Amino acid sequence: MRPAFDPTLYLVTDTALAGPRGVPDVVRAAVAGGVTAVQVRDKTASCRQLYALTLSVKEVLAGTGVALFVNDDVEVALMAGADGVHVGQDDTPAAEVRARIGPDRLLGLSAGSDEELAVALALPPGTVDVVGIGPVWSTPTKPDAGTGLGPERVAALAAEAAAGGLRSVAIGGIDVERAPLVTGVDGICVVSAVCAAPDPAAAARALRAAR
Ligand code: TZP
Ligand code: MG
Repeated sequence: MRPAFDPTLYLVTDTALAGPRGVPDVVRAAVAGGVTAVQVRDKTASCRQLYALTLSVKEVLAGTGVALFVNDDVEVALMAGADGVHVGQDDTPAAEVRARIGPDRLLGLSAGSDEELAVALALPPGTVDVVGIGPVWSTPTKPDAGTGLGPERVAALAAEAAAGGLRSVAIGGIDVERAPLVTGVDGICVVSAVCAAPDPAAAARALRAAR
């Protein structure tokens, strides 16, 4: 069976921003503060490092009911026994990822435009579980994500996704001040607002309270 997944507050990890505290400890605190889903993302890690990091985060999440995704790397996700994978539209095509992960894991797909959302909506039902819409605002965390769509555009894309049976999370530049401006989605996704926070538990609590 496909794991349960609550997209309300979705944390994407950043090893550099977590700093000496380490990603697993930041995740532990973030979950205590109310994070409901976690994606391990580290573009600089080798497969082996990403695998080790995923296993450490999986240990932290054991028994919490918080779903664990791995960014991009299907093999690492499978080897580590993660709940799911998240891919962008320049990565392995979603249909291929679904074939590789089988029916019992979650699949997230990025959608930053009408065209990209159309790709997600054209896939057979059950291929994709959640679309990541963004960036809502441009963000130093991912400079190449480009200009922000703005919250109105994001809400429109989220409505289209929902009409097609897809859940959505918004990503990019979301912090505690901006969180209330993001509407129409099933959840918000943050990197720096939690990973760079001096107190990740308090940051997660504040984000939950802001919505
Ligand atoms: N994809 C689109 S924007 C982004 C990703 C991974 C980074 C979001 O980071 P932050 O720090 O929450 O703005
Ligand atoms: Mg990717």
